[in-house]
Amino acid sequence: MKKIFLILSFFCLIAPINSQEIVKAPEPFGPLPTQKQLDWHEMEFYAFVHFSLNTFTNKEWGYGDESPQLFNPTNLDVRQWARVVKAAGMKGIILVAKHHDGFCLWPSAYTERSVKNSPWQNGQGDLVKELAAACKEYDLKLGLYLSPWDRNRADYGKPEYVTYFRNQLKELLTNYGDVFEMWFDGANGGDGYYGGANETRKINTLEYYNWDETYKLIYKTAPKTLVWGVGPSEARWIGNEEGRAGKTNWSLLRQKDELAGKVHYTEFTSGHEDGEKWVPGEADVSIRPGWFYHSVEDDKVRPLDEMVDIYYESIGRNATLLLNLPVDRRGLVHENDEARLKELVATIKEDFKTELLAGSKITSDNTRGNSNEFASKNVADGNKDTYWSTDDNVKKASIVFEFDQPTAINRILLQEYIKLGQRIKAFNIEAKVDGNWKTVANETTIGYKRILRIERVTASALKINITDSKASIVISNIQAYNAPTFVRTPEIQRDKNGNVTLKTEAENNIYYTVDGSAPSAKSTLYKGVFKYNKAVQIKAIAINKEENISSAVITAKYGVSKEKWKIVSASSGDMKLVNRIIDGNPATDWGFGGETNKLPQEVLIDMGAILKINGFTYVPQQVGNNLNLISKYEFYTSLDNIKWILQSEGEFSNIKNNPIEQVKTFAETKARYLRFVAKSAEGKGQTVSIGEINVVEK
Ligand code: FUL
Repeated sequence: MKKIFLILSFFCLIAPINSQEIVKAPEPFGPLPTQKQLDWHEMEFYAFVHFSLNTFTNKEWGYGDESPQLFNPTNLDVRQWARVVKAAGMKGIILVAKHHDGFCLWPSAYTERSVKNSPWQNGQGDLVKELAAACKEYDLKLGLYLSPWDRNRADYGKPEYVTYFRNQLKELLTNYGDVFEMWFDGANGGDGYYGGANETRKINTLEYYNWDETYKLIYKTAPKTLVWGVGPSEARWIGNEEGRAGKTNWSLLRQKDELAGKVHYTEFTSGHEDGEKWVPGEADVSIRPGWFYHSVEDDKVRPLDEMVDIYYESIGRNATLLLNLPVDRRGLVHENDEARLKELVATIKEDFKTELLAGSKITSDNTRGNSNEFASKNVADGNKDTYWSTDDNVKKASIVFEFDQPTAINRILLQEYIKLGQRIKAFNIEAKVDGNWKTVANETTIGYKRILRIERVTASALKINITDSKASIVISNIQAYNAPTFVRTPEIQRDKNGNVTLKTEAENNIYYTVDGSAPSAKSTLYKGVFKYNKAVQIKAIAINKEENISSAVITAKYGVSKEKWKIVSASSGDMKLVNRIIDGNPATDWGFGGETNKLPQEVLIDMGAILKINGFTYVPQQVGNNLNLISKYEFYTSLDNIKWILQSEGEFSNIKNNPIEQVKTFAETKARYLRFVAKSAEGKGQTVSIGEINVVEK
């Protein structure tokens, strides 16, 4: 008895000392985020504002010769922006202080091309200053975009311009308080006004700006500022302007390779598993097709479905979401954009209403040193600084959550403790349904945050199996939710002859209207393809039959159908396939030009009747890797195919990064024949393609 007592007291004495000695926290692994980057990850969601001369000239890229006099908002209210942004739960606003046309929203001491020469506030205004004050008032962080490319400056391409650029950087980083992010766009060099030279200037982005020096200047002036984009940046573009990160998304990048021009931008979508630096992804996207406001897009605000997908494919895939609100000519966030944002926020709030794992029984098959400090329960304690961790070299482990009763789940959220690096390479999730384990997800990376949308399962337990990791597992947070059933809006398609097809999932019914009224369960039930070849606005909803839940309304606006349209001629290309550009289906495309038929090339269309039109659209090729995009165009109309009037000419700005339908409007005119000239291609090739040509009818 005495002996046993002695042994027991020996263990009592030694055990605590032992665990303190042995159970050390895991060593950091690989490249690590700085505190600045950690704070930035936690911002998750912030706004972009594109508002400048382009807002008043209806352009996406100004050429550089537009007069500052055109900048004249009637009702500018930056506090309205801040209110909308704050209400959406976003944490900051990045303002485009200078876009590619060189116009500055602050009265820069280094140029006359700024608000000081505009009628706004009689030239006394400073938009950056006003926004900085509004951000402070609404507890938002301020970020700024300063375009390296300047299509106005005569000295662009010379060393003098780089000095000018740095002087402006200093102004922005010293006069307006803290700037959380500095945004340097990648579009650099090309044609422009350049002080009247009207020419093309190519620069080598990697060398011209001497980014190393520019970054030194930034860090000296504003150490708290995180730098995004070109140069040795601290955060990267996600590789598209659709706001979507890769399912696999490393916060690491081989930046040395990138700075040597060896990384293609499509690699940004997933980062590099073997990257030597922490350069996390930021997903940028506009709430409308364009970055700047165009009234013609008032009814093209991205549908709720798309916004919800964007949320899950950016923030839910280890990226931050930078959502653009194109402020309108009044100087306000447009009502339609605000309404959509509210719908998005309401949907996300509902999705994450009740957390389900915190009350479950949590166990794991490995716990670092069997220590309480690293126990599995830490993933559900609501504390971001505690975590579940495994022993060194244990790169495979499972964590199980057992419920008191079967629980419905369709969202799972996971977070690594990234202070110690991004480690996990692969994991899967099983749900115990009716006593059997069933795999519900098979995934790769986690990072700062990963959210999975899975089919709803009613499970008595949930098991997360980490199947591959670079080092021991370190997870700070795991949550599960049961989001309400989300019914997606139906798809509407109308072909050349006016045949309308509506599509939805099998479990839904579709109801629609053709008179502009809001559809409901009392509207016409869609039973199959119907013909409508007149101008029409089709509105439709899908309703889940079982739960009686409705989707948002989708609206499609059409002019008279293309039934009578014919291609009269094309200067090159396969004439057998040319009808693809007027078949009502943007996914089918047709190409022309090429080495033997160098640009310009043209196509001539007969609409079969005289129509009143005030614009046209060019839908670029949508499918494939090499999109053969047209960069410069001319568009003519005619009543008789003899006398032609040039209605519009210019560039499809930003088409490379954002290959969306390009809308060009002009004064209303009567026309029967259309002539579309492709003058030049984006990139080096001579082949260009067209998905669809449409006209805009009032
Ligand atoms: C692009 C720019 O060229 C666009 O105009 C826009 O500013 C977008 C956010 O970045 O590359």
